[in-house]
Amino acid sequence: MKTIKDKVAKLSFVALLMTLSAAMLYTPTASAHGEKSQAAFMRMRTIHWFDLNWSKPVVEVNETMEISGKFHVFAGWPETVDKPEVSFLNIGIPGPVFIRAGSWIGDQLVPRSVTLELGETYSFRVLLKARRPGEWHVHTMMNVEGGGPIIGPGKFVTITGTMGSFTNELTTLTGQTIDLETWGLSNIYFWHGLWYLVGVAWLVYWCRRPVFIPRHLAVSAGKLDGLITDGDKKVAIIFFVGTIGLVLFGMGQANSKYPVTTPLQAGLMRGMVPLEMPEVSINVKVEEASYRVPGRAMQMTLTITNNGDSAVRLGEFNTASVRFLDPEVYQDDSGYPADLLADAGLSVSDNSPIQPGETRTIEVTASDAAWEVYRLSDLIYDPDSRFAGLLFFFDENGNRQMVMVDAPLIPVFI
Ligand SMILES: [Cu+2]
Repeated sequence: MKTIKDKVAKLSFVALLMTLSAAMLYTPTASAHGEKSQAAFMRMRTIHWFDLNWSKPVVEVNETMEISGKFHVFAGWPETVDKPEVSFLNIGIPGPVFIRAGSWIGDQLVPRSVTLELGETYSFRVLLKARRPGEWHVHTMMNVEGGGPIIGPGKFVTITGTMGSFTNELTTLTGQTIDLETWGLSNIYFWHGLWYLVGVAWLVYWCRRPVFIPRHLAVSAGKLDGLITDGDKKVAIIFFVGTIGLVLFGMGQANSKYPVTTPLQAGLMRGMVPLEMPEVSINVKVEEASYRVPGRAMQMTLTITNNGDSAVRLGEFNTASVRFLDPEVYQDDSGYPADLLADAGLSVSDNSPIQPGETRTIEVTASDAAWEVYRLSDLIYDPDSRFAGLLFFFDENGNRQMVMVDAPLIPVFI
């Protein structure tokens, strides 16, 4: 005879199931990446991305585009982040809207994790094939074990066409041509469905009868007899044997259908060849650096010595992918994302050419709303409030030298 208790128990169980399935099925679309919320010191003192190029602003489904450029692995890597000994060159996109057709560091194909050396600069490129139409923010990214995803600058790329026409064909080592987009899909649906049904059958068998509360009461009262009947035991044995049988049958089928299999390849690649950078003949000493909160401006006092044989001027300061340029020295027409480009954000107290052999102390101001918009100014609230970035100097022939700076940053609130 059914009692109120049974009904309550059943209803609670159904409610629990519904809650769980809702939690699993409800996945709202993310519209941003959270790149601005990554700690400023992570973006400033780990990987510095520069000379970036997104080959196309618009691509059609099945077409490819390439992101290429360079990254410098900062020598003053923060203590709190694991060193980039196991790093994976990646792309920050909202889900599989592109597939990665290949990625290279230098000339080396890097489908696996690599070891990067602190203080070195590497060139890279990533080839992407468009999959899902839409307008997507495409970032460079380095996944570092113990450090997380270190995000680079993002630029919007539009994919046109329809996703239904996307194909991802490749020829296996046994000479078979397959489309990875749909390969084995019906088999996946079949096995998921089958195990789902087995699971539901098992649940239904036990939930037909009073479940949690009445059984709990019975156990508390010491009335264990009859909770599990001989029939229950037989059904359990059938489920057990059936499950094992299904697994063995499935395994046998798979082995005979696919006699040759290789495991997914994983491993660490060492010995990445860094980029040969032009020799640096400029010495930069940071005398002091401060961040003026009301003016959204960072000010540095730099003592620069030119040990080279041609006069140089400071043209760019790049930190956390935000580029501050002095337009009199250097202008950027590479199509760099506008929100990250302060094309007149760098002012220098005396930016006349620094002659060979000359030492000069200059005041450099990097000001732009990006300090706040990209939440780089949060740095001043860190216990180790340091900044780091790349300075680019240019001579009259357009030759460029890159110098790292790294110094404590003192906030000014008035
Ligand atoms: Cu983004």
